[in-house]
Amino acid sequence: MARSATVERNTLETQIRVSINLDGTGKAQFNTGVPFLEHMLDQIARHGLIDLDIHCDGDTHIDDHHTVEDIGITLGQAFAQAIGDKKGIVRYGHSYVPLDEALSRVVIDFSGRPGLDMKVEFTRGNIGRFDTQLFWEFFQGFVNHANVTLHIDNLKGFNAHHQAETIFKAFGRALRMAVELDPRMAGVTPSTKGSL
Ligand SMILES: [Mn+2]
Repeated sequence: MARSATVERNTLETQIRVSINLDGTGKAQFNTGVPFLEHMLDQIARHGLIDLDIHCDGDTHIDDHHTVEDIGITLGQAFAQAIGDKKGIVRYGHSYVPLDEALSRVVIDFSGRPGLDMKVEFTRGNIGRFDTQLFWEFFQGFVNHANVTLHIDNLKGFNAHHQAETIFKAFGRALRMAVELDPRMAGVTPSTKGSL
């Protein structure tokens, strides 16, 4: 059975459609009006081997806040739907990713409980015209709706573009590990509680 989902979310601030396939090859298509976010979403697709198609008409004439936050929310909803009852998945994922001087670590648990611990000190407030504070909005939205525990640490880094890119690459690789189907766990919920 395909582990895919399409979710639409419409508010007065944003109109979003997210399609994902967890068992994809990293095919990505974006039309969000926020180029730097698309560069980051591309890392999730490529390094997570997740097909992603994201379309957003958002109120970017104000700023990118609603668009970035709501894409995080809708992506989280799509993950929750695509992953279903979580039977047979690895559940935990982690990754360290460097990019030149920058190094980040991301650890994820498809725990069923939303929790974000993000320790990142961006060296700049903006990357081009992208506000680095919006990364918190994106990940908080994702965590709340995917129901995952997510720890993000930028361990080193001088260039803010590198800091962001290592975070999203590590996030993609951690996701890939966590949602991977473990044949030895086929049909089994990865928890002694019996449910997640
Ligand atoms: Mn880059």
